[in-house]
Amino acid sequence: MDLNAIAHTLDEAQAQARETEQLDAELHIDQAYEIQSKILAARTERGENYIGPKLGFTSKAKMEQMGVDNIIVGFLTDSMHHAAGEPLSLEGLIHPRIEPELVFKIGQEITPTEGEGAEELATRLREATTHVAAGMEVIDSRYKNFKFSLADVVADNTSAAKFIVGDWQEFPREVAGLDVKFLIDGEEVGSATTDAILGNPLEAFNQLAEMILKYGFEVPAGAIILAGSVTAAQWLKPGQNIEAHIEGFEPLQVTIAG
Ligand code: OOG
Ligand code: MG
Repeated sequence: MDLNAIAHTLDEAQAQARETEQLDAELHIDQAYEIQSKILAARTERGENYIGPKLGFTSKAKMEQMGVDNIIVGFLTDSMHHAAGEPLSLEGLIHPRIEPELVFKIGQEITPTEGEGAEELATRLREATTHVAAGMEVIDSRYKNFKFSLADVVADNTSAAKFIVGDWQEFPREVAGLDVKFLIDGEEVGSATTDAILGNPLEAFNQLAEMILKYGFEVPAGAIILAGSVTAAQWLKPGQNIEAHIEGFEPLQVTIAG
């Protein structure tokens, strides 16, 4: 399997907003992470800056919606950031969906030390976290019909397309058990508590630590980490008004242009 060629195909599909075929069923998950890092290298080469990792499939709602059963990690770059309050254009996207997330901000660079275990690394990640915010992620699988295997979606940078971050609150603060309501045009399309994320969103640090040790994800100073969607994702259409309400946070709202 030519991992460089696959990375190139997926990178082009994203850049040109074109659907592409699912990958070889034989593709191993480790190879999928290799493809993903090649895509990051290509995007960095084009001038994008790495911002931090994003977790996916940390809630049952998401795993069930997409028919997968494992946590995944992707990368965020500065070009994926969409300023809160600005209308969001769907141009350059294939078949975008949107989902409500919790976002953590890490104050200092965290790299695993020699022989460090996941538990210790997770504690350091949590202790280095300075802020938390309500967020939304726009996902846009590059695969036809938004259908993929676990290895497919990992190779495709976990469908990452855009992310929006609401007002930062200082961390530590309570992040477990908060009510979440997801609305489109004023109608509730999803509701849960933040515990939908791994039973407690703080568990995201443990999962991330394990993935860092396994696949080498970087956490630079000021890194932004998406903990994963709380509810199932919703299709985006021009003209919609999307709201994510997380108890104790300013409601986060975005209007879709068109
Ligand atoms: C993959 C991305 C999953 C999340 O928050 O669970 C994800 C997808 O659903 O296409 O970002
Ligand atoms: Mg997500």
